[in-house]
Amino acid sequence: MMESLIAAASSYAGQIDQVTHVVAILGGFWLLLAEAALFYFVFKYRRSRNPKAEYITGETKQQMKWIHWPHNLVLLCDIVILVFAVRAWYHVKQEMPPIDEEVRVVGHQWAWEFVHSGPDGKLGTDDDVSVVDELHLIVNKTYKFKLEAADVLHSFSIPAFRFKQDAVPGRQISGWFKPTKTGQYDVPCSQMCGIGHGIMGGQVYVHTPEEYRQWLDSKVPKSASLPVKGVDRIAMNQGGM
Ligand SMILES: [Cu+2]
Repeated sequence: MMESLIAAASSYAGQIDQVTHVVAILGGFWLLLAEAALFYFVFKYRRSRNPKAEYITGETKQQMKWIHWPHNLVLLCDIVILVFAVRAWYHVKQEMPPIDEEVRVVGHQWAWEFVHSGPDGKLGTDDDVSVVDELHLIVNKTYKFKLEAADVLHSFSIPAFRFKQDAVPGRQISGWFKPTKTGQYDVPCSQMCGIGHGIMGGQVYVHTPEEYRQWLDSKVPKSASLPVKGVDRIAMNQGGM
């Protein structure tokens, strides 16, 4: 259902969509039932046939069961939603699977800065590749991100990954994602961060290992790109070399 509206391009997108579907189905069922009952009673007890309204206090046992039973059933639905939601939350936010690559993300007023590890495959070294509003990833690699905010609160969001994380000044927040489909996807800022918030939009490019190597070669001078340990390692993991 969700995938027809927006691409699902990460390993946990399906699980997040499942939670959305459960909420939509359970919430939708009670919404339709309540609206159907409302219109039925509006029609049945219309003024022309029932000119004088009856005052019901809802205190008898017979009347109170009309409150208690739907209430209990709604609570049961809440518990079902909670089970799906906690399982997804734990997987996405609490677990850290084995990591292939790291990327540093910094929110600025009003742009995203993405620092890629460069040919040596390590962040924080001289060959890091820093790009504004472009995040370049390799498909089926697990990335750990280190998220910061340079000025005010921002929110790093990749809807196609079903991913969102606030960026907080003074903190470095880590998490992970694993892109599973090549392509180009939006990276909007999802936290009001000033007058330029609406134009603070980056793009994530999910590449094959070969495409990523070409992009990296275009960013790193030839002399610096030899030996390209980081990319070789990635390509070998991928079975590409
Ligand atoms: Cu913003």
